[in-house]
Amino acid sequence: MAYTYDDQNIFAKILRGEIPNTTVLETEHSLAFRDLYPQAPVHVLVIPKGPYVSYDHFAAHASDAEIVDYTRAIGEVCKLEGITIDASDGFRMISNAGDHGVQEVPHLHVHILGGRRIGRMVQ
Ligand code: D5M
Repeated sequence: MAYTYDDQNIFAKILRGEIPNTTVLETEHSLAFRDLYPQAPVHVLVIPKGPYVSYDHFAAHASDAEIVDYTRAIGEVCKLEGITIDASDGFRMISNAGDHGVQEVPHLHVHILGGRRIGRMVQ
């Protein structure tokens, strides 16, 4: 599958302010907001503002500034939510990509899950 970005995806609409979100953090190149269907006490999605479908797309095409901003935004969300491993019991990061990754929304997002023991991945 080519890196074809669909600008009608729901996270593109969030970035354009067309639908609401519960923002946790906004930086120059990234936005973090609460997942609508939380799977844990902390469930935050972190997205780059640029039009990237998946992490591999982002890693290949984003600028260094975007990559640094996004990486630091993920760390900052963990800190804001009190789930860093120096302050608490840790978290899980997941980023689904494409059909085999069972990605529902085709705009790169990292799920940050914490606040309970998540359990092992079995499939
Ligand atoms: O996960 C996509 C995630 O996006 C899934 O956990 C639900 C969440 N979602 C869907 N719509 C919204 C809105 N409007 N706000 C917040 N969260 C939302 P995936 O990794 O693509 O399967």
